[in-house]
Amino acid sequence: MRTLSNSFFALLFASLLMVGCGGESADTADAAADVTEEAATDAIVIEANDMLQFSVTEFSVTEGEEVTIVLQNVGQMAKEMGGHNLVILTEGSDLQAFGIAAAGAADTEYIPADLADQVFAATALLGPGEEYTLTFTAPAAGTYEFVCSFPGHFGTMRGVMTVEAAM
Ligand SMILES: [Cu+2]
Repeated sequence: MRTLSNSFFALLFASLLMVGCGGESADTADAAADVTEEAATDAIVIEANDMLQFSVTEFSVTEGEEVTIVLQNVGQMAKEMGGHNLVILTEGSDLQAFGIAAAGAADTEYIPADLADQVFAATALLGPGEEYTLTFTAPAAGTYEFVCSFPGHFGTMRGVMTVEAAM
């Protein structure tokens, strides 16, 4: 009887210890998750898919701020058939005209050389599963359109970056 109860308590103690350790490592995992979350909120993650959609079509940044955009191609379509990029145009650029001109610029990943002055920043053209991190300093306050310049994509793959004036 005595032996039985001793081992019972030993077991109980052991499980309490395990619970204790489990709790501690869960806390550590939480802390790690917080750090990852914080780092992730600094970057603007935009997915591009086979339905010709960007997961984010508007975002705001502050003039002079360091901006990180991570473009992820979550589609399956081969790059030559339906790759994606993200091109931020300078303020006042004609998105429609840019999209049309871009279709003829396969050699330069659909960034037309003669309209380079209308490109504020651009990612590379991405195939399925690829991602690209674009970093830049937010330009003067204003409204900047962005687009995927792969032929035929600019109709739906477009959005607006709003740059707010610094306080
Ligand atoms: Cu696209």
